Amino acid sequence: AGARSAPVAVPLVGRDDERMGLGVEALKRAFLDRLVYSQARFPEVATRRDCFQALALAVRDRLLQRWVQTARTYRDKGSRTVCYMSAEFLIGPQLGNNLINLGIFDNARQAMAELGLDLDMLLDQEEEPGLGNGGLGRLAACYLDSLATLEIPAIGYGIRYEFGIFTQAIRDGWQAELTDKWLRSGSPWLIHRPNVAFDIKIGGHTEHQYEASASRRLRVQWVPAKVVRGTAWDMPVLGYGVNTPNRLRLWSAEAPEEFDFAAFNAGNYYQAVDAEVLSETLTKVLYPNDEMEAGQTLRLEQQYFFVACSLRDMIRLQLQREADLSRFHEKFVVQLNDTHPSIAVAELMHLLVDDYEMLWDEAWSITQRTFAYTNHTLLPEALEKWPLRLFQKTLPRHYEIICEINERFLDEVRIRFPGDEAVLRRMSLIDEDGARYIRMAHLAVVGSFAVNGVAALHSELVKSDILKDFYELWPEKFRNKTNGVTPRRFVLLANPTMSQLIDETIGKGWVTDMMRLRELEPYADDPAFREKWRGIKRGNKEHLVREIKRVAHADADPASMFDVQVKRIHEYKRQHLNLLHVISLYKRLKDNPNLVVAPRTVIFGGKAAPGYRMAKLMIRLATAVADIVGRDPAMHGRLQVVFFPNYNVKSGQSIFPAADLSEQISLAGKEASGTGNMKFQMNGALTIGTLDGANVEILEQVGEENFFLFGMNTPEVKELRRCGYRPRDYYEANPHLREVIDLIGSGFFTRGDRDVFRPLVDHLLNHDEYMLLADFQSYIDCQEKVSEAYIDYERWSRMSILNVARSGFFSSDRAIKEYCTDIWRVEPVRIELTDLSEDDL
Ligand code: GLS
Repeated sequence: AGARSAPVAVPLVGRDDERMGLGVEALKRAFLDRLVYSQARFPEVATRRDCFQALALAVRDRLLQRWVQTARTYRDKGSRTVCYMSAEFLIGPQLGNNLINLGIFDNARQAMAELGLDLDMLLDQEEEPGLGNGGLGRLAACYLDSLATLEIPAIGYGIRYEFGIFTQAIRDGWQAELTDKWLRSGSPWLIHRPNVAFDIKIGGHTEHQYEASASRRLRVQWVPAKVVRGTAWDMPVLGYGVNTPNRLRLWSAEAPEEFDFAAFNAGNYYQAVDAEVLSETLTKVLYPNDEMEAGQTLRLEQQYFFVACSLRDMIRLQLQREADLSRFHEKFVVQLNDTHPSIAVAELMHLLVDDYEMLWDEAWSITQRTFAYTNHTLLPEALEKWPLRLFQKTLPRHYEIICEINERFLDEVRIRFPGDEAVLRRMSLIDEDGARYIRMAHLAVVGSFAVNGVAALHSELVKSDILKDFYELWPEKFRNKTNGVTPRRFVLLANPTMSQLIDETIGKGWVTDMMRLRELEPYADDPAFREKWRGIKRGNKEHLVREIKRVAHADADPASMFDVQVKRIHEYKRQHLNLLHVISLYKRLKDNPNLVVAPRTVIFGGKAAPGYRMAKLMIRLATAVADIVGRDPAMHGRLQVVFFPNYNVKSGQSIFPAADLSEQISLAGKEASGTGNMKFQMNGALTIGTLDGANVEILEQVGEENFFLFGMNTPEVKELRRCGYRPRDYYEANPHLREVIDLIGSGFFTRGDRDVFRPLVDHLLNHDEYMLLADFQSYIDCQEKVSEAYIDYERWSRMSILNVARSGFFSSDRAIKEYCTDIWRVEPVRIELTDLSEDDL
């Protein structure tokens, strides 16, 4: 990566950088100290990795100094704390972001340069912590950034996977998965707390006994099959321009004792060592499925393990300050990021009732006032449910507790809907139809005081479709919290040149007050400003072109329109609809070489779940089309297709700023929100999209004239489905569509092999669950409008500027403020930093 100019905004104006250890001289000294005292290297022999490590540790020192003061302040004030529980935190590389949030990006660059080192090269050394699959995990990371920036006391609780999301390679056009060894050389950001440890039971059975005392209370003993010890690993998450680093606490599993000495002494060495191997497996690897339930025991164990550790940690903190747990819900509010941590509802009951001997009703009242649940999906197959037998075997005590919760809950339902057996069956926490399952979403709703969707449309569909009965029972629980993304990482860090122009134009305040971007609107009509705007986009595209060359070994023309779809590969997201357009354009260009269209580079990126065959086939189609189009000299300067391998947080930071067109083309009613759509908009890409997820709100913000809308809306989709959708009718009625599909089926893209894409073509013609064929013509027509608009580059620039000016609503700061007032009822706590003198450093 070539040197790009540094992000500008320095938050702590007027501060004495050197005195605070943040100046160029202080950073040089700290770097050299860390090189010697932590890496045991002298500069002449230090590797790039040593240098990265030394700089990261020097930065970490500055974080920890603030962290200690933050922890002390929270303790002294007894602050109400948000616990964000999530099986995924897709935090991405930390160094650049920490430099931004400390306001020392420029100083660090200069300090390194004075030592003969290039900051970009150092930033490049960092292994990306891929502790998540996609949008859901990245949302959790954006929310931690905003929580800290807004100075809200918060803890993120999750899992320290040893292997994060796999690294994607493309071999012969197919996705290949490589293990992600992000901890290979350790992470400078993780601090192990071996003394914060809990023993977590798994499996076994329960024993019920009445107490001998007069009360004759029923006592339940859980006798586990195994015990796994969880220890805490903490990562500081610093807010932007403030002194608040919050804590991301990730749990790692290990065997409670290195050996089971009893087994060892009995001569069974292998069994003894096995226990260790088995328990470490628990947090070994992230399940690489987004929006698809795997249903394996190990996954349930992971979920239970991290939730059990987290709740014990919170109880420990509460008991440090108060004698009992009766006010637990006043000290903590827990946000459940989807159903993955929803076993927490049963676990808190287990802890309060079994371990702390609280009466059921009091425990239930505390539980229901502690949890709030965010639903993130509209796909039925992504709603978690556990086979009852598997669940009972893994968590015998929780099974009993869930049955008890369910009985009491169904009593309530009976009173509300007398005589309605169907509603009881639909709402039960246990699905009794056929094979029996525990419905985790129902557990989450019943155990929470608030339930929210992640975009306006999605929240309406939650109420009208997926949780309809619950909405009728408890309308007051339901709300909307439209997602947001952090402008620190996705604008300031990713797009320094645009950020600088915005700073120069409207001042620096926008980074924490994104609605101020509206002040850019008048400049959309200023030709000089538009020209600068285009120059910046061009620079970002040239940067991406170099990346494409490096990772995809392809050439891309920065003068062409960069038409980008990056996200997980899934049928409902319809990357194959995009490909149908590419093939359509290819065909039209072949048939009519004089066709006037904007030259395009269509860029795809995204991982497919390893077991998801159709998604993998979609990748294969993208690489096959890229190959054929790339070899065709007639396409030169007119059309190009690139599959960008291993799309992740880091490459996203190069991709969003370079995009002209953002593809958000899911079938209406399927994408809960989307967050990539927001990242593109903030970086000046225009959206082509359906009325789905947060696209609806993007359209509302930017106005119809600045958005390319196509396709059916949700009611139309429902209606078509109700009438019996027959994709083949569309194929037969539309000759151009037929041509496109037939070309795929003909083996044209696969050297004559007609078998490769047969499953895909058959599926489209006979099922087409996501209705590509129904939306095809509308999409093609809309793409034509995109092309016309792009050719009129003054108009395009104007639209691009207005998109950025109207993106403020999608800052995660706005989203978090809404959560704080409407759900969490928490207040900011200011952290004062007592100056460190030079001697302290
Ligand atoms: C997801 C949804 O699919 C996205 O639409 C949404 O933006 C994201 C965050 O709310 O959550 N749900 C999911 O299981 N994976 C996602 O990315």
